[in-house]
Formats: sequence, structure tokens, C-alpha cells
Amino acid sequence: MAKNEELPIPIYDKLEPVYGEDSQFEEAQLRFNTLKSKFIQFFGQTPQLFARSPGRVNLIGEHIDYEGYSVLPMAIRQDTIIAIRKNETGNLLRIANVNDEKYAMCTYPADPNQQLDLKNHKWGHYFICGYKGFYDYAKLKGVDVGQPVGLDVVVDGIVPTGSGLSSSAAFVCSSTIAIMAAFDVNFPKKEIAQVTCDCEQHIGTQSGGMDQAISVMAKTGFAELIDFNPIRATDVQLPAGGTFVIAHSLAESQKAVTAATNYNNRVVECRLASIVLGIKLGMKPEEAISKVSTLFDVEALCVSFAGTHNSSDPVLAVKEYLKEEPYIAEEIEKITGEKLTSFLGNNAAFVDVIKAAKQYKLHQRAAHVYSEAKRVHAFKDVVSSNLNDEEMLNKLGDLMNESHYSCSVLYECSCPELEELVKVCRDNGALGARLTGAGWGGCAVALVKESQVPHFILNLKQSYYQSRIDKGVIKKNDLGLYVFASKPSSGAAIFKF
Ligand code: NG1
Ligand code: MG
Repeated sequence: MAKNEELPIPIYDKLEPVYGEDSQFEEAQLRFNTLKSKFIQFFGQTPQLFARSPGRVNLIGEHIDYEGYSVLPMAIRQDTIIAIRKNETGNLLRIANVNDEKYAMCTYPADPNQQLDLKNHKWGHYFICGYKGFYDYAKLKGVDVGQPVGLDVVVDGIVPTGSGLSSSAAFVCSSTIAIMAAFDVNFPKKEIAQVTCDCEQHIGTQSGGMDQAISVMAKTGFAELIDFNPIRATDVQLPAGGTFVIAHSLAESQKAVTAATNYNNRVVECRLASIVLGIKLGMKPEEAISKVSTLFDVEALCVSFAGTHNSSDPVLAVKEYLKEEPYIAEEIEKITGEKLTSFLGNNAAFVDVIKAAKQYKLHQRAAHVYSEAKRVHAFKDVVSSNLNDEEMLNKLGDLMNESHYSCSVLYECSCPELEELVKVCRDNGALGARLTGAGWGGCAVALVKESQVPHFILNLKQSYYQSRIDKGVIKKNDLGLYVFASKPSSGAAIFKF
């Protein structure tokens, strides 16, 4: 049997294979009906087909995918669904939303070579990422998809935005898959995972490939260990008796807007840390600059240094060769013998980072990445060990707590609301709790004994959300959108009915 990642995106003629469980099915039916009638209302025709792709919660492995390290997320039930139709006589991409009060229709030219205006962020930009990705990929594969034509599209997304649950990847992946299906092509999942990962970067974040990989390759009932270069997914069966509860801090993290000081800043810090480590460990500066781009690239050097101290821990090299005090640009330039703008300058996102950054915390960022990468494998090892379920759950909780500490203290991607929420989770009996996704706002994920989940959620409502309801930050009736238990859900799909 072909491996899951080698298979194309499944095409269904009914909703049940994806939404077949309990109340989910009815909700899905309602959403698809609304999507279809909105489509007719906007464009006067029925859609040609639908595509869906889910959000995800990352269980462990934060801010290491873009450094080449494996991560361990699971898909959640919340997804983005898209209705699409080719408009052969048109030359516009018309992108509408079922929630047209919040998201007004966006139009773009039907031109795969258009550049996105990143200074003017529009919600439709994510669709264009998928559009550009589709054409780039078709070209790469030598598939003739003809002259560009118009596309009419309606979107319905229920992954909360700015929450670290990857609403962006759900949108980009469902867009790319809808466009592929509209042009009657389908590629293996692992290839679509790579295309969507590359094309989401058009939005301006130099992100890794975790979100798209899990959104495309997820399987009901499993978390996945995602490896990169090349992208692969390995099923991870979670121990019985534990449930992951997702809780929103209510601080919205607008990653596309804060990229230069937050997300891309960390990508640059990791790049600089890896180059400096490479040089300190014996590479010529020109060689390090041209060959090293991730901490993964210099791990072997770090490990061999550690070996001289009877250890295999790359963090030892970090401790030896990267000072704890932040570096200023001039200090790094002295080591590399080249201006930052000269070796990072061909990437517009990096130029923005250099302009905004006053200093670079190379030691802390590298220590986070190497230690977090280890925790991912420890998590996987616990799950496949012969410990009993309870022992496993306790160990997984500990790893999640350690991961949060590292994100918070070394990577500094937490925020006061997330700190409070994680503490509230632990105080209320979570076996472990951590921020999930990029951070700086968004959600926490807590591992809770299954039998305690209802009580746990109730306590969270009391101790975290009630005061925010009183202040009018959220409505009481919306609480279910902000705190919920989640099971591992299925990945992307196409529907033709
Ligand atoms: P979120 O913020 O959940 O979209 C981002 C990146 C991931 C990964 C995590 C941090 C995008 C599309 N995704 O996730 O690749 O780096 O942060 O682990 O930017
Ligand atoms: Mg995202």
C-alpha cells in the first residue's frame, strides 16, 4: 500500500468521510449549504467544487521547523472550506467570504506573477499565496494549465485567527488545493505540503513547513511527527486517558503585521547564531556564510565539539561559543567579516528585521532550538515506550512544561496573558501546559486527564475568562470558541457533489 504522504488529496462525493462524527456532521452540512448559497448570491452560479484544510495545534516543537527540526502537531476539527469556480471569460480573481461584513470581497488580477502589496495587508492575500504556488508548481512539474483565467471563490474559515492554530495555513492549503482541483490536477500530499509551505512565505513570514504539512497530511486519530527536507509524516498514537485542551489567551498575535520584530526576527537570530557557531567551530567565514542557513546545518559540528567533553549535547557548544549577553550588529560583523546587509540583504523580510533590531540574542535562541528539538524526540520516545498510560501522560506533561519554559525564557515568544493562562491551567490540574504556535499571543495547549476535562474547562472559565467577559472582551456565548478539548482530526480533502 502506498504511504499516506505519497497519496493524492482524497476526493469525496459526500461529507461523511471527513465530518462523519457526532454533531460535527450537522455543523458541516450547514456550512457547506451556506457556502453554496453565498456563492450563488455573489456569482450567480453554483461552485464547481469545494476544498477543505484544517488548522492544527502544535503539541511540542516550537520555532524549530524553520531550523530544519522535526515537530509534533495534530490537526484540529476547525477548518477552512472554499468553494471555487473557473470563470473562463474573466480576468479577475474574485475572493468573497461568507462573513462578508468582516471580510469584504477582494479582487486581484488573474496574474500568477503579481507581487503582493505587503504594506497593505488584505485577507485575500492568503489566497494569492496559494494561487502563485499553484502556478509555480505546475511550471516546475511541466504541467500545462493553459492561460490564466478568472476564478470565483467563497471562503468560510472557522479556525480562530491570530491564535497560533494556523488559520493561515488552513486558508493557504485549502486555496491551493481548490485551485489545483479546479484545474483538474492533483499531486501527492507531500508535494502539496512543500508547495504550500513555500508559497505561504509570499505573505512575508519566513515560516517553516509544519502547519501546511499537518494540514495536508493529517489522519484522524493520530498526531504526526513531521520531519523536513524532505517532508515526511509519521503517525503518533497518543496514550489513552489524556485529552488536549486548547485555550485562547485572547491576546491576538498578528504575525503578518509584527513579522519584523517577532517571527522573522527570530529566524534571523537563528541564522546568525548558526553562522557564528560554524565559524567558531572551524569554518571559514565565507564558507559559513554561503553554506550555513540553519542551526541544523551546524549541529554535527556542535555535537563533535561536545564529544570532546564526553557529551553529545549541542548546547555545550552554544555555552562555549555564544556569549549570553546580546550581540550588536558590529560584533557579529567582526566575526563574519561581512556586513549583515550584505549577506542577508537579498531577502526583503530580513532587511526589515535588520532595520528594526537593536541586538541579537544568539545564545538564548540557539539553546532553545537545540533543546526543543530534543524534547520532540523525547515526546515521541515516551509515546512509543512501554510505560503505562498514566506514566506516559505525566512525562508528556513534564516535556510540555519544559517546552513552555524554553519558549518563554529563552525564545521570548510568550506574553503576559499566555503566562497567566498557562499558570491557570497548571493550577487547575493540567499535567502540562504550554503556548502553542508562534506565540506573542494566541493559544495555550494543556494536557488534561480525560475524566477531568469538563471540570477543568469550567475552572478555566471561572479563573481566566469570567473577568474578561465582565470587561466585554468576549461574549459569554462565544466561550466555546475560545476553550475546547480537541481530538486529532483529518487532513485536507476535496469535495465534488
Ligand atoms: P502559527 O503562528 O501557528 O501560524 C508559526 C509558523 C510555523 C512555526 C510556528 C512556531 C507560519 C505559517 N507558521 O505558526 O511554521 O514556525 O509559528 O513553531 O508562519
Ligand atoms: Mg499561521
